[in-house]
Order: sequence, then structure tokens, then C-alpha cells
Amino acid sequence: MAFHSGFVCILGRPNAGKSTLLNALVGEKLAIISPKPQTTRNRILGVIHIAKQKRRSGGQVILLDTPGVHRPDSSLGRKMMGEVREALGGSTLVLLIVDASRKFSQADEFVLDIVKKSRTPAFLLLNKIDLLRGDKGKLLPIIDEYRALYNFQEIIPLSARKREGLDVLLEKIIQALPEGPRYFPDDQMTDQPVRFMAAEIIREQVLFATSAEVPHATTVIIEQFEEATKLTRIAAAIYCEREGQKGILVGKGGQMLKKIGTAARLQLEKMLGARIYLELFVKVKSDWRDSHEFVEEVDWRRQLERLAGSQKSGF
Ligand SMILES: Nc1nc2c(ncn2[C@@H]2O[C@H](COP(=O)(O)OP(=O)(O)O)[C@@H](O)[C@H]2O)c(=O)[nH]1
Ligand SMILES: [Mg+2]
Repeated sequence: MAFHSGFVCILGRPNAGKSTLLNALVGEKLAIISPKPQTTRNRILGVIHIAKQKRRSGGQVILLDTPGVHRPDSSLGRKMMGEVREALGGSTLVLLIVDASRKFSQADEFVLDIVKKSRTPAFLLLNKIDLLRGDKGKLLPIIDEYRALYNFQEIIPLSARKREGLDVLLEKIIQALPEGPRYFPDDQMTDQPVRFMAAEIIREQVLFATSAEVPHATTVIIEQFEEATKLTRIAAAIYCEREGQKGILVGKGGQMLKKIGTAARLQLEKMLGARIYLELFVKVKSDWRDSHEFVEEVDWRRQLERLAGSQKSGF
């Protein structure tokens, strides 16, 4: 029986629930989640392995979670939208996910426009139906509005957080995928290096612990990652843009940094199944979000290239 596979891009406004959906479908926490917009800054790949069944061939769905679609006003924003375009460009199917508890707006039209221009077959996912409290009638105007604007292959109501409607979605995705190769080995779920996932877990704790501009002005770079049999040593730099933000991140007597560090360490120990020694530093890099160079430096693919380079040169 034929093997079906393909790349499927999850697209939508910030906060629609894209990363929650990725994690729910793959069954692993691959992407960090928060109520704050622009939590996801890279495209995040997750593989769903479909086992062969009596009447169905096996397959592989390669999901690409993306940063929320917005009009960028910084180097970071432009980089994020570049990640969206790249993910969309290589996909055979796009899942446009919207928050069904909110009215259709201009921002939704902007996202829809990107889908239209891509000419990629698309499903419309009406997420967060758990918030409608049984009032499913609210879905109808949204469905009508979208249906009039684009010829969606499927329109599927669901709740990524409550895992409702996901079986139907997955079934429809598999049906839409062409015959294709096995892109990833059976035990691989993502292409993200553990190092980068560790940086994201630390950033997630910063998102939880801080508010206003601080979460947006923060990025995390792993400076040391040494796995030993008894203890994994991780040293990470939390970058922010201003001395004032550094003050908030460190906190009175270092309390805030300690809180972030403890929470992140517990999460990392769960993810890696190992004991962790975590060291955090806070550094200031003025207006880094407007620095193309630094934004590239934060990209884990660039970091990997540099690491490979330094190993070759004997570092
Ligand atoms: N009530 C509800 N909340 C959801 C659902 N899916 C995601 N969320 C919440 O919406 C917020 C944004 O989710 P996230 O996955 O980070 O959105 P993204 O920015 O599109 O990746 C988080 O607080 C999620 O817990 C859902 O189905 N129902
Ligand atoms: Mg996200």
C-alpha cells in the first residue's frame, strides 16, 4: 500500500492556538505556549507518524507551526514573517486557524490574503469552540464570512486545548496528502535540537513571570550545554534591551531570576529525563530586535552552523 506524506503549514493570527494545536496533534510539547502574542518566533516542525491499518496505508504528516501573522515593525518581526512565508512556500496544505470566539476583523483578512495568494489548498479551523459554551450558533456567521471569501477544502470546528475535533482533522489531513516519501525516521518528532528547545523552555518561564514589554524584548541563547551521566550543565543568557528590563528580570536580591531558573530547571528535567544544573545570566543588548545581525544570531540554525564550525577548528 502506498505511503502518504506531506508538509502542512499551520497559519494564523497571534494567539489563535497554532502551537497548542501542533503539540496536541504530535502528542509532545514541541512548541511553547502563552497567552502573550508573538510567543512563537521560529517555524517549528512536528512529525505525526500514521501507523498502517487494515484499510489505510501508513503515512507521515509534517506539521509546521509558525509565528503569528502580523505586520512587522522590527527586524525580529520581519524574520518571523520570513519564517511564515518559508513554511507556507514548502507546504502542500495549509491549516488556517482562527479564534472562533472572536469576530472576523481586518487582521483576519490580512491572514486570509496570504493564504489566497499562496494558492495552497486550505482547511479553515475554528478553534477555541470550548469558549462558546454550547452556543455553536456563533460559529455560523464566521463560517459564512470565510466561505464567501475563499474556497476552503474543509471547515472544521475544534478545541486544540481540550483536544476536541482533532481526530476528524487528522483524518481529513491524511486524506488530503499525496503519495510521498518517508521524510523522517519513525522515532523522530522534530528537527529542533534539544539545545534550542531548552532555550525556548527558559523563554517560556520568562513569558510567565514577566509582563508588558519585557517578554517581547527577551530572547535566550544557550551558552553551554554539557551532558554527563549524572548531571547536565546548562548555562544560558537571557537577553533584554534595557537596564530597566534587566532589573526586572533579576529582581530584588535576584529573586526573579531565581524563580525563573527554578521553574525552567524543573521543566528541563522533565523534558530531558536528567538532573540539570542550570545557570542563568541576564545581558543587555540595546534594541536587539532591530538588529538584523543579532536576530540572525539567535536563529538556532545559525547557532548550529557556528557550533559545527568551532568544533572543526578545534574549540
Ligand atoms: N479556551 C481555549 N484556549 C486555547 C485553545 N487553544 C489555545 N488556547 C490558548 O490560547 C493562547 C494562545 O495559544 P498558542 O498556542 O500559544 O497560540 P499561537 O500564538 O497561535 O501559537 C494560550 O493561552 C492557549 O492556552 C482552545 O482550544 N481553547
Ligand atoms: Mg505559537
